[in-house]
Amino acid sequence: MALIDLSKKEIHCKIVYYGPGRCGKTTNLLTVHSSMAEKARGKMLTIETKGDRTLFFDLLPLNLGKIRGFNIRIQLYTVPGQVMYASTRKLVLKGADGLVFVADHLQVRRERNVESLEDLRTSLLEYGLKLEEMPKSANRLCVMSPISICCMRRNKPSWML
Ligand SMILES: Nc1nc2c(ncn2[C@@H]2O[C@H](COP(=O)(O)OP(=O)(O)O)[C@@H](O)[C@H]2O)c(=O)[nH]1
Ligand SMILES: [Mg+2]
Repeated sequence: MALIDLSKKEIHCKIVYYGPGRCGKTTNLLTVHSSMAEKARGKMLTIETKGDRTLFFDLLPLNLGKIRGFNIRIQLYTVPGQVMYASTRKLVLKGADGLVFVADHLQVRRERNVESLEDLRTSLLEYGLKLEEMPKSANRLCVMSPISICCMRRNKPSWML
């Protein structure tokens, strides 16, 4: 659930980018980072990376300015997509206010998208949340409302799709 710090007059929200390995989650954060004004974006952290593989997670803090005197601070996270990092994914997911499921548009990656979506379903269930009921889900750990789907690699030639 969004954290409200009354003493500092800040509201903190967490958005998690979920999806299979190499589908474009880090690319999403890098794109957001480069398109934000310098004063609105924090330093992008990529923790534990091997080549272009995220082994732990990425974090991009954003400051979206004030609403009714409260500073709106958003933290964008990515999860490591590889199957073996299920426990890290579950940890990163904790307390998320919103989710972006990043899918790979390539036909050959369809199975991996489905596998990752099923993995998301399982991780959510462990927090007592149902994927299908996300827009109205609420429990003690978090109140997740929006889930968006982002489709990457749509710029690939049609013979690859
Ligand atoms: N052509 C193309 N390449 C992409 C796109 N999104 C990501 N990539 C490339 O795919 C590779 C994996 O992307 P990355 O963001 O590291 O995936 P992650 O494992 O989900 O974080 C990188 O080499 C990216 O440059 C896209 O929409 N189109
Ligand atoms: Mg990554």
